Amino acid sequence: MKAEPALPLFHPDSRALVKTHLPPELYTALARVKTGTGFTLEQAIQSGVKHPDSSIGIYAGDKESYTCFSKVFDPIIQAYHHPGKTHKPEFSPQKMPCLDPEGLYIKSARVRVARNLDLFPFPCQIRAAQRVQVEKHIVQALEQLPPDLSGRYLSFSDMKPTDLKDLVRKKLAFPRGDRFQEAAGINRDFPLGRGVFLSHDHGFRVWVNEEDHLRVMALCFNADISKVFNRVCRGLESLTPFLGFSHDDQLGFLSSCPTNIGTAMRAGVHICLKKLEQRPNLLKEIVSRHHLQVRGTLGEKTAVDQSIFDISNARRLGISANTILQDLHAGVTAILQTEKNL
Ligand code: CIR
Repeated sequence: MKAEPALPLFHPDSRALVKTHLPPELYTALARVKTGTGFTLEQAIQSGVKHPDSSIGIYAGDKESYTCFSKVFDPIIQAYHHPGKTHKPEFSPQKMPCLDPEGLYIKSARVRVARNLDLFPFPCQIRAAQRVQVEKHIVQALEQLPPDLSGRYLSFSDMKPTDLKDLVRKKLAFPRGDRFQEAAGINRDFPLGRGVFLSHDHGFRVWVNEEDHLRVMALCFNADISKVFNRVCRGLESLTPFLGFSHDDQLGFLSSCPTNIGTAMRAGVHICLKKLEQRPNLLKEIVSRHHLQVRGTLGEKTAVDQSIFDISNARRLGISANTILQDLHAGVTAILQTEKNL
């Protein structure tokens, strides 16, 4: 008989949600369970075990991870999303007044959603040949985009490393994932099977095989958040019939990281707040009142540079994409009013 898998040793200082919600008895009960693609709990928690500064510390290797290991994922989802309700699917084009018509504060606006194909393992668990197949399916579907979203696909597999480095420097491509993704196995075989789709105007983009099979996004260098939202909405409408996205009625769209499930959407702006930078508690208060979050200039776990804050939705599950956009609009309106009054 095979020996019991060793209990995971979380660092004593770790405050990762996985450490709180995975007591030794539960680990022992689930240690031998495998999903249909062969993914185990031991694999799922590698990032949390290796990195004591993880905030969550767990990734799903496939859609079944959410059911096979629901005793771990569900309380983490509950703690992170406080859902109480199930996924709300409304996602339709919106028209909203411009937040900063003179362009004095808002430098850019961005909406991104994560999606995974239902029939393939997610990036932690997928093998090289399947990843290339996923890429092929996505590239075919991208050929059907409407004219204003159409563009070209740049495969990293075919690219010279120096060209890829150059695109990453220009922020047109994504680099190898961070240490959390590395520990989770997401960077395996990088850059094979990865690539970016760029619309002709570069305002609509799809990352292929990064943390999720697809990251569909739109961005602009002004405050037009409804325009970027509507482009993502139309892009997804065009891709959905060709790609079966992994989805659950309760949890919404399933992503590698449980923080992204539900709408799997992040809608945000880069905003220059010289006055509010001096009043961090006031900024925090407005942001949390509108269900938003503040990140550093370059995203998660980065510092604020030249007073530019990344402000985006904190909620992704239990509210619709449309509500996320309304929260962002109302929250940024309140932030701008306060900044102007200070
Ligand atoms: C962590 O557990 O800290 C990393 N896997 C990153 C989690 C990403 N998302 C988040 O905190 N919103």
